[in-house]
Amino acid sequence: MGNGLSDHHQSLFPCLPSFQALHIVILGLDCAGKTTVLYRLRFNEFVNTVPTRGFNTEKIKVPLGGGRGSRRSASFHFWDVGGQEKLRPLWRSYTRCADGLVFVVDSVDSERMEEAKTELHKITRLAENQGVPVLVVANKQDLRNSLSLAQMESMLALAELPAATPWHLQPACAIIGEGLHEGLDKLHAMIAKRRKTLRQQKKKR
Ligand code: G3D
Ligand code: MG
Repeated sequence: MGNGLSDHHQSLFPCLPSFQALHIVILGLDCAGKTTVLYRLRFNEFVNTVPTRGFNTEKIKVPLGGGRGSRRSASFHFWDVGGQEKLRPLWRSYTRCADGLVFVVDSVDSERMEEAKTELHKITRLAENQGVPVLVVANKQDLRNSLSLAQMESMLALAELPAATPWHLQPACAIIGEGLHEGLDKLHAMIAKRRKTLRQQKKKR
């Protein structure tokens, strides 16, 4: 699901080589599973987490188009930022130069879905994040009472995200890693599409 489109990097460093790692910020409420996502990608296994007080960061080469065994890959520089309420004002300093955002949502936590929606809309409305692609990860889909994708799309009001914000909603289970590579593949495609559009716009000027 998605509406499918930094280049802050591109505008600051027009000669940025294509192998440069993409700057990706992982956001979401506390306990959504952000750190589990990061370490699942990094170590290819489940790592027990503790609440993140500052941030965790990892550079990871991710296979594209078909997951493991695929010949195409991209380097992602992930920033996993603490999601507790008192830490959320810091998100902005991490997203300033982001090529893409990963917004992790706990699919079981229907009580805090409104809060997740508010934070997602707040961060995507910031002037500096206009047009930055967002991968919304509907995490913990392994749990029996997880909400469906359609329910999450509606509760998070994804259709009301800024028109310029490309997004994709990806079901996932970070514990076993299901859906993560597929989601990052979509995020990579949205970033590539946006870069191409920005390049074409620049040429026309
Ligand atoms: P955060 O970094 O967003 O705050 P964490 O969240 O990665 O620390 O994860 C919070 C809790 O959710 C952890 O459990 C973690 O194991 C669990 N979790 C993460 N992803 C999944 C998932 O896909 N399915 C299920 N069932 N649980 C998940 P604890 O027990 O350590 O609090
Ligand atoms: Mg964490």
